[in-house]
Amino acid sequence: MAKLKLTYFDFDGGRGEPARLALHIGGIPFEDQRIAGKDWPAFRDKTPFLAMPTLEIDGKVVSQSNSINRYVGKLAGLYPKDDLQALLCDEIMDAAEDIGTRIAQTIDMPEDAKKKAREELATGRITRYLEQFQARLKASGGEYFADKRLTVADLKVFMWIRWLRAGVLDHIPKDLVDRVAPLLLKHFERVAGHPKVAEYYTHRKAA
Ligand SMILES: N[C@@H](CCC(=O)N[C@@H](CS)C(=O)NCC(=O)O)C(=O)O
Repeated sequence: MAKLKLTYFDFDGGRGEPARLALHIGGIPFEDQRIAGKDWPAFRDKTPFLAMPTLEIDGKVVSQSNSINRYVGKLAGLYPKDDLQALLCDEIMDAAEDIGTRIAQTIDMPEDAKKKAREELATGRITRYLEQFQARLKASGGEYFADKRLTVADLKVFMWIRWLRAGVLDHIPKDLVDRVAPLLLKHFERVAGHPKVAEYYTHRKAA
């Protein structure tokens, strides 16, 4: 099996976390390289496109979170083999990436601009994405986004929902998901309760 090194920031979330989770769920050995924020400026230039996550496969470094998610999803048995189900999985991951990027763009804004941008996002695009994710989930049977089983799309949305509900995003009500998309809340709890996901976070807390 190829030697894998996944590199991302040293927190349990964000763009690198679905791949960490997928590798753990699949029991795929990998080096989990975590970069502290203070070390990032010096490390940035070592990444191909000046960003993380990256995945090193037998010495070859690739980037782009969803490309990595697809690759590790295939290794871990968490990516559909059927082309249509794979498309549904990809659509969700790319949509989650789009909305996550819009929220991330507000992080370094001055307070007034941040408040305005986040309030607009909360009532506008975030609500819209929650409704659409919920509709997609329903159309796929209500439990998982594709293939009627856990895939990397579920892990990507799980991380986004966790971020929205954590209360760390000022001006975005932390009960927005619960109010707008109860099925997504159930989905969040389903993924959190997956034995391997629960085991992973128990282990991380103890680390
Ligand atoms: N399209 C890229 C975006 C990667 C990205 O922007 N990563 C952020 C962390 S989540 C980053 O490296 N930020 C540090 C910086 O831009 O200096 C992907 O999906 O992986």
